[in-house]
Amino acid sequence: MRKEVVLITGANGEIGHGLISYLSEIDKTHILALDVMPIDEELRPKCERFIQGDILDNMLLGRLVAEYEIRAIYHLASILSTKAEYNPETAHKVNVEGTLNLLRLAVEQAGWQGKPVKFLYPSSIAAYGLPSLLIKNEAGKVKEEEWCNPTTMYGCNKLYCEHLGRYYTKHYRQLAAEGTPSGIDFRAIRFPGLISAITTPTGGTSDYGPEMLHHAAMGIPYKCFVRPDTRLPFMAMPDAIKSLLMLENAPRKALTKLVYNVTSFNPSAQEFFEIVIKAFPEARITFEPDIARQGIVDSWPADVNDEAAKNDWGWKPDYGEEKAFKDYLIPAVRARYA
Ligand code: AKB
Repeated sequence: MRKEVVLITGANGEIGHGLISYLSEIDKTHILALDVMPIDEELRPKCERFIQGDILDNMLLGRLVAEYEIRAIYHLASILSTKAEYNPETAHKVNVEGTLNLLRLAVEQAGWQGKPVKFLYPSSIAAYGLPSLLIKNEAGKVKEEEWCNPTTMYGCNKLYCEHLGRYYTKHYRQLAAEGTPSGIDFRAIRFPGLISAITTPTGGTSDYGPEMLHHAAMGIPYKCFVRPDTRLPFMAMPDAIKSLLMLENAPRKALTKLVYNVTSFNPSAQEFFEIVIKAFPEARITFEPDIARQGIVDSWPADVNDEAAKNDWGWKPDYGEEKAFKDYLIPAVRARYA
C-alpha cells in the first residue's frame, strides 16, 4: 500500500521551514520534501523522506506519483522577484514550467486516488502592478481583481500560475468527450512580504524589511535599498504558515475564490527602521535607494484587502505589528545571533 503524504516543494526555503515543523509536530503528517538544495539537518528527521531534486525533472516526479499517495501539494519552490530579473527565462522555466509539472503530477495522483488532490500555491503581491507612485498612494487596500498588471517576471509568473490553477480546477480538457475533471483543488494565497526570525530570504525585493532586522541583530551594517517613505504590506512567518493551513482545511463550498489576499501590517521603511533601531540601538542602517529595485516596490500595493479570506475561511493574523516584533521577531533574532 502506498503511504499517504503531503508533498512540499522548495522545502528548504523560508515557508518550508515553518510548514514542515508544524505539519510534522502538530499535525503528525508524513512529509515528502523536495528541494534542489540539501535540506537543513534539523528538518530531516521531521520528513518521511527528503529528495534533493529539481521540479523540472519529470522522471523524478513520475517516480513520486508511483510510490506515494499524495494528499496535498504545497508548491513553494520559486525564484523570487529580484533574482528573476537577472535571468528572466530561467525564472520562467522554474516558476511556470515547474508549476505545470506539479499540476500534471496532481492530475495523475487524483486520477489514481479517485479523489481531489489539494494544490496549495503561495502567490504574491508581486502579481499586482500599479502604474505610478501617485496611484499606489491613492489605491488604498487593493482587492484581488484590481491592478493585476505585474512589471516583474516573477509577478507575471505568479499571476499566470494562478490562472493555470483556475484552468486545471474548473476548465481542464473542456473539449474532451468524457469531460474528465482534473481532480485538482487549487487554492492560492497572495502573500505580502514575509518576515521570519529563523531564516533570511534570498532574491526577493521585499527583503529590505527582514534584512534590516537580521543585519541589526548580527551587528552588521545595512544599506536599505528603498526610500524611507516606501510602504508595503508585511506578515510574520507564523501567520503565513497559519494562513496556508487554514486555507487547506477550509471546506471547498465555503470558498468563493481560488486566490486570496492576506495581510497583517504595513509599515513604511522608516517605521520599520524605527522599530529595529529601538530594539538594537547600535545598529548601523542607512538608506541608499536602488532606483531599479525601488521601481519594483513602488509598483506593489501599499496595502491589500483581505476581506474575502476573513469572510470565507475566518482569516485573522495572530501577529499585528507590535506583537510580531515584540513577541516573535525581536526575541527570536536576538536569541539566534546571541
Ligand atoms: C519577493 O520580494 O520577491 C517576495 C514576494 C513579495 O513575493 N518576497
